[in-house]
Amino acid sequence: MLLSGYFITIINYLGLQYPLGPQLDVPAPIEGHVKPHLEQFEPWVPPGAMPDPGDPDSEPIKCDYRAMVADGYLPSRPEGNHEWIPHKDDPNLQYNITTDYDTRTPIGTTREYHITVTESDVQVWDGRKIRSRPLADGRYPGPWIQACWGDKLKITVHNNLTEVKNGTAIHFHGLRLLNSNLVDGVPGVTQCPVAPGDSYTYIFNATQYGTSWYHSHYSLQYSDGLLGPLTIHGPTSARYDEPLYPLVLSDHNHRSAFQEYYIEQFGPPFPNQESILINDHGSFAGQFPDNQYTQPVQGGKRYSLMLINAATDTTFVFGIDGHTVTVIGIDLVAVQPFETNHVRLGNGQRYHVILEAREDVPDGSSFWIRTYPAEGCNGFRPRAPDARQGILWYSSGNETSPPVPETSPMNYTIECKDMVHYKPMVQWTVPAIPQLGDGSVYDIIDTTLSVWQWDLTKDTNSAPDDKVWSWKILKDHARVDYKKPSVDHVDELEPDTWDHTAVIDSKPIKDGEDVWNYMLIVGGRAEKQVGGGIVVPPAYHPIHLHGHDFVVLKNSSTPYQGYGSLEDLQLDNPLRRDTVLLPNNGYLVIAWKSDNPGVWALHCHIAWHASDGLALQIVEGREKLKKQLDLENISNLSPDEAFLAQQYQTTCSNWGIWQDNRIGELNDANSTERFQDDSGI
Ligand SMILES: [Cu+2]
Repeated sequence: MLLSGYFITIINYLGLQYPLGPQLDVPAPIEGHVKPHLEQFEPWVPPGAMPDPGDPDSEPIKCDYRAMVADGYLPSRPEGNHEWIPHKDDPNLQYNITTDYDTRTPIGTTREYHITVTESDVQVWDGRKIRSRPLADGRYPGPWIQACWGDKLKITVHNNLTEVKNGTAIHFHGLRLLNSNLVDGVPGVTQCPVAPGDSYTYIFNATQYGTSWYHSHYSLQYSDGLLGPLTIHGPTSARYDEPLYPLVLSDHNHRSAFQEYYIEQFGPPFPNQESILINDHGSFAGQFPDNQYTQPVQGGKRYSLMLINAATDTTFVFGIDGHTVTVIGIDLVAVQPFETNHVRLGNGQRYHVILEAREDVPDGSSFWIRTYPAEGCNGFRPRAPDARQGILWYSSGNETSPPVPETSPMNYTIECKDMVHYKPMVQWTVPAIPQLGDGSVYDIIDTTLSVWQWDLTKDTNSAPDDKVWSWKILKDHARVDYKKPSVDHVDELEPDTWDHTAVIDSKPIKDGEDVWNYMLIVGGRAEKQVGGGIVVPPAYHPIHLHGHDFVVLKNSSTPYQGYGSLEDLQLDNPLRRDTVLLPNNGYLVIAWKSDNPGVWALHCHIAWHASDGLALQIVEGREKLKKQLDLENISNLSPDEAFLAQQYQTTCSNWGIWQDNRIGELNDANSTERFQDDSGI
C-alpha cells in the first residue's frame, strides 16, 4: 500500500524550542501587555500552497506558528508578499524577506511525510512505455513535499524495492540541514543505504525557504525517476496571485541509467538521452504531440512558477514565447526581482519566477513553452530534440485541449552559461581571501578537474578486470564504502590518508565568528595534469555543495591564469546558491562559512560524472559530529538526535547483512556484475 498522504502533528506546544537547529532570540514578555488569544491565530494556507495534483486526497498545507504567540508574534496569513510573521511590539523581531535566515528561524509545526520507494508499473512519460522504475510512491515526479519556513520535517522513506535489488537513500537538495548531517541522505557518506524492507526517517528543520527537490543519492537511481519537488513556503520578493504546480525539467532515456552507465564507463560513444520531459510529459521524437505538457492560465493573473532541473546530463534554457518572467528566487535564495525572457538551469538548479499572464491576448490562445538543451552541455547526441515540449494555454474553459501554438521564441541564445546578474535579498559581505606567508599565496582550496583511467574494484568473484573512465576533482576520485559511511570514521578521514574518499578538511567552526572557506575549481589546465591524467576534454559541470549555500565570488569562462585570476572578486553581496555551473575551460571561486558540523559532499550534478568519481567530501566540525553519533553518551543528545544516532546503527546493520547476501547471490550465480561499479553517490 502506498502511503501517499501526509499527516500533520503538532508537537510544538507553547514555548517549546526545537531540539535541533538555532534557538530563537526573543525577549521575555513585557508585563502589562494584553496577551493575544491563541484562537485568533488559526493555521493559514500560505500563498504558494496548492494540492498535489498527483494525489487526489491532498489539500493545501497550512502554516502553523501558534508556538510563537507567547513570544509576541501575531501569526496570520501575511498581507504582503514581503511579510511572513509580524511581531506585536518590535518590527525588528518580525520575520520577513529581509530576515537573516542563517541566524533566525521561525518555529513552525512538525510535518510528517511518508515516501514508499517501489518499482513502478508501466509508465508513459514521453509517449513510449517503460516499466520497473524505482519511484517515490510509484509515480513521477514523486509526491510534492511542502512545508512552511521553520517547520520541522519528518520524512520516512520505506524501501519496497524487491525486483530491482537496490538500496536507496533520499537527499533533500540544497537544504542546509543545520546540525543534521545524518539526514543528508548520501549513502556511504552520511548513512548506510536503506536496505529493501527497511525504512529511514529524515528529521530536520526548514531554516530556509524557496524551491527545491528531493532525489535519491544512491548511485544513479535518481536518473531513473526517484525524485520529486520540495517547496518551503516563505515570503517572496514580488507579489503573485496564484501558484502553479512546479515544472520538473529532465532528460529521459527508455533504458535504465544503470544500463546506460556501462556506455559511459567504456565510451566513446557516451550515453544518449532520448526525450525532454516536463514533469511526466514529453513527446518522443515528436511522435506524441498530444502528450506535451499543458499549462492553463487566465489573462491578467500573476502566477508563481517553480522551475527545477532534475536532469541526468542536460542544462536547459527555458522560455515561454511571447512572455517574460520575473525571477524572485534562485536555488533557495530569494533575490531582488528581475525580468528576463529566458532562464538557464544547470542540473540541480532551481528558479522561482513570476509569470504574468497577458491581458492582451484572446481566450484560447496558446504559446510554446520551450526547454532547449543548452548548446554544448546536454546529453542529446548527435542533436537535441525539439525544444517545444509544453504549451501555455489561455484556456476559456470551453475547449478540452489547446490549439497548436504558432508562436516564435523570444530573442535569446541557448549557449551554456550560468545566470550571473542577480542580487540576493539578504545581503552577505565576504572578506577578501587571506594571503599566506609573504603574501604570494592565497589561503584557498585549489582544485582542478581531470580525467583518468580507473581500475574498478573487484567486489564479486567473477567480475572482470575493467579499466573505465573516471573524473577527479582532488588527487583521487571519490568512492564511498556503503557499509562504512564517512561520518562514522571521521578520525581516520584525514585528507590524503583514506583511499578513494577524496576528502578535504573544512576550517574549524568558531562560535560567534564567521569563518570562511575559499575554493578554486578549475575546469582543467594542462600544467596540473600529473601521473597519467589527461588534459580535460571540454565540459561544463554543475557543481553542487551539500549543507551550505555558497557564494560565487567569480564565475569565469576564460582559462585560469594563476593567482592573478583571483582578483576582481565579487565580495559585496555576491551571487549565492547551492549549485553553480562551472564554465567550459573556465573556473569558479566559491566560498562558504564553517558553521555546520558534518561530512558534506561537493560534486558534479551530471549523474554520470558523480558516478565517475567527480566528488569530494568536506569534513567540518569533527568533534561536534562525533557527538551526534555517540550512543555511549546518548543522554547528551536531544530526543531527535538520539533517534537519529540509533537509526544510523540499525540501518547499517540491516544494510550490512543485505549487501553481504547480495554479493553472495552474485557470486553463486558466477555473475560478472559488480556490486558497486561507481563512486556510489
Ligand atoms: Cu560534471
